[in-house]
Amino acid sequence: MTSPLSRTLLATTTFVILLAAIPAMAGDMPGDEVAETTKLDFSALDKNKDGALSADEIPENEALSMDFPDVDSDGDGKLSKDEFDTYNQ
Ligand SMILES: [Ca+2]
Ligand SMILES: [Ca+2]
Repeated sequence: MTSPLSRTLLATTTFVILLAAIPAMAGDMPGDEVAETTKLDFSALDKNKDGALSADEIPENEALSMDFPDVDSDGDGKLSKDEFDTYNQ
């Protein structure tokens, strides 16, 4: 005879083993998040839709923010679509 206590213990143990296996299975899933960060979307960044990116429209943690003076080749303080495309191609 199996006591109710040992059945509960067995169920709990099985549950813990299953929980431990989930991250291992998830690790085998192909990740498609990596490619997302390499390309920037001009129209998404151009918050005020004036067709140019000003420095305050670019998040400070973006590499583009660091490169802004170089990307802004005509030095008008904004990135035109052409300047952006040259950087982002
Ligand atoms: Ca803008
Ligand atoms: Ca410019």
